[in-house]
Amino acid sequence: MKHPSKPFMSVVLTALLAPTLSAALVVNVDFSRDTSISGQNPGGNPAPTLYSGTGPATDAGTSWNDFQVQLSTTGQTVAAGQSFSGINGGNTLIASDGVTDSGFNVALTSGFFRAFNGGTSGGTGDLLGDRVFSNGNNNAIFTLSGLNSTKTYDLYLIQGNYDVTFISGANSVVATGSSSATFESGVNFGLLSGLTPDASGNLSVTIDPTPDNQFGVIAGLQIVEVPEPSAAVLLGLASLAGLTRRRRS
Ligand SMILES: [Ca+2]
Ligand SMILES: [Ca+2]
Repeated sequence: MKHPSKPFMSVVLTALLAPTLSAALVVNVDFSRDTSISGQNPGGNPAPTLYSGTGPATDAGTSWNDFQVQLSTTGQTVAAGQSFSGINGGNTLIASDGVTDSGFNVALTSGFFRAFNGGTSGGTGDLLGDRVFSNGNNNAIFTLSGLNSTKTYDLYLIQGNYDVTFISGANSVVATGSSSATFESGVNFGLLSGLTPDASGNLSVTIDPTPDNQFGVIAGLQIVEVPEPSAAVLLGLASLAGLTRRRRS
């Protein structure tokens, strides 16, 4: 009885698995403040700079969606429900490859107060330095829509130097805050893994200002649609079994 050689099987398995494991869809969002609207006071808020680089998620894509949060001309506050698509002509979020339209949208559902632009420090400062936030120890909630209800998602919740808790359903993570220029899990970003959207493809995240009890801050977001290796792997193993049988005959 002749078995396929180990190198041969290894090559086959690699060929079968590689396309599946590298197929994660990643969507990046850089939050900042729109200073172009008449009536807003841009004092201390320079024009935002869109980040262009990799985030904490494992991904080669460097394209980020530019969510310039609009403030009301009176009071300069964030209107509940403001969404990326709503202020960008109905366009949904583009994937990190800069080409693929994800069909996703992100809405500032409730609790957000204002947005702020830091100076242009370059590098990750272009992502961390501009942000949207709640105040007065209030929770803020944002909602993702257009997700696939049969898939799971990992969310990289990037904030900066505030101490907040991110919550989605039964999952929560604390990001203790840092002005570090490098990404540190549990410090300047928090990761919520394996989240499942509802049947309509919606997924909400609460930003709780605890433990700082001040501002509920988010500066950026990475949405990773987790590939489903199980079905493809089973198919691959079935193919391999067939191949093995053919070689034996
Ligand atoms: Ca930015
Ligand atoms: Ca930002």
